[in-house]
Amino acid sequence: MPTWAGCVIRHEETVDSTNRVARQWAREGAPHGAAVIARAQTGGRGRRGRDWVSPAGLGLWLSVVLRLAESAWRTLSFAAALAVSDACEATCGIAPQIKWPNDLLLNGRKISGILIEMEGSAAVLGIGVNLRQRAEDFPEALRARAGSLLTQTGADIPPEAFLPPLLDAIEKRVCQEDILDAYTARCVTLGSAVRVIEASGSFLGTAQSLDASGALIVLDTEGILRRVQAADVSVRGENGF
Ligand code: BT5
Repeated sequence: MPTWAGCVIRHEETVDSTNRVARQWAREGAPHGAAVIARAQTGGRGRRGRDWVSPAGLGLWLSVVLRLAESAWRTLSFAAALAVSDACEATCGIAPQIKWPNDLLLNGRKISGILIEMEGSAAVLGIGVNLRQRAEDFPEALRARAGSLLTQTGADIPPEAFLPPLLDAIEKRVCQEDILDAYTARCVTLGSAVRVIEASGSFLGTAQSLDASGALIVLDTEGILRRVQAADVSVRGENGF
């Protein structure tokens, strides 16, 4: 049983974004571990203004307020990705691969996304996990790249059954000392040919390793090692990613 993750949980029917609600709650003094869950989101957020499709009852749409030492922020997205992977393994026996920094893939399809936002001195960890969608439940544009635990493993896990193992795993992973090693073992990006898309342009290379700050070290096609921090990285050959 977790001691702080999910210490107080707000269950909502429909909100625009659980991250927005959790950030407001953080401003009003929500404790470390306070969580917001919605059955549906009408304006689920991805990174950089992208959308996250969050239909009612078909996935877990969760945000957790974290009040951590600043030193823990750096690896938080890795801890979160591992936590989701652990919870999938606990509920349906298969651990998804992680695409740097924190997309979760099963058979090359994205089944989960993570969005971390800062609110003053708190971090809000937003996690979306596709659980019960069938292929036809995804919008046409996502159908070839998105999946759920149901479509990829056949396991039909309701959100309320996925939540306890996820909260357990969040608590364990957020405090884990050797998190970069654990992450490296499950990260499909490392060793793969990648395409890196940065604000300034894109390039091809091979992902070599992570540095101590969690940045991706990529050997580009001209033989130059480049440090990639804020970018979209596609693993070539992985179903369009
Ligand atoms: C993410 O962004 O993957 C972060 C998603 C975080 C969602 C959670 S749900 C609870 C909390 N509250 C929020 O408002 N957000 C968080 P990004 O890497 O930018 O990926 C977004 C892209 O994934 C979109 O542009 C689509 O291409 C694709 N996408 C959207 N919805 C999807 C879904 N349900 N399953 C798979 N892919 C999806």
